[in-house]
Amino acid sequence: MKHLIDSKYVRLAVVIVLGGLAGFLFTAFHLAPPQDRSITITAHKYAYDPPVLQVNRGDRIHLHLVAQDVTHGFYLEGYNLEAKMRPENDTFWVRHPSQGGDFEEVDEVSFVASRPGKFRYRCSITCGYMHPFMQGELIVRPNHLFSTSVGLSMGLLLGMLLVFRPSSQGVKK
Ligand SMILES: [Cu+2]
Repeated sequence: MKHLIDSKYVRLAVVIVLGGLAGFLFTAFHLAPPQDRSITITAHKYAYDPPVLQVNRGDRIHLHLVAQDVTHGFYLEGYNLEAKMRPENDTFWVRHPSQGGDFEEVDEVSFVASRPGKFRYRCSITCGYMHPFMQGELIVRPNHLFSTSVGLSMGLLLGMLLVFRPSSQGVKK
């Protein structure tokens, strides 16, 4: 039993798991910490600029909405957010549809991208004949899977280096 626990394979497994855990914690909390992102979306007939937004899960989005030509709307799926913007206005109007409130004038709306996935945003105010095609996409990337796989690879590498390096042969206590 004792030589089983002492065997290099058990030590390898322990090192891989510890390395994997360390790698996971490192990538989860160091490489991709939640960020504050200031994002301006400009609406014009019949598109949003940028058309696609990519953020990481957990990021706090500070959104500023601008209309370039005529009054446009902005409805973001999945995040209960609706807005309307008028040209030549630094401010815009926001409401949270599921809470049934009125539009409120703001110069920024912020929210945490807590739900991973793809969420369409589209114009909610008829602005012309191509209005139904005016939409964009918010992509919220989950970074959990990435962190775990990087962590396990690091653990495997670390384990190989520590346990199978030539100099460790026969240096048992
Ligand atoms: Cu529109």
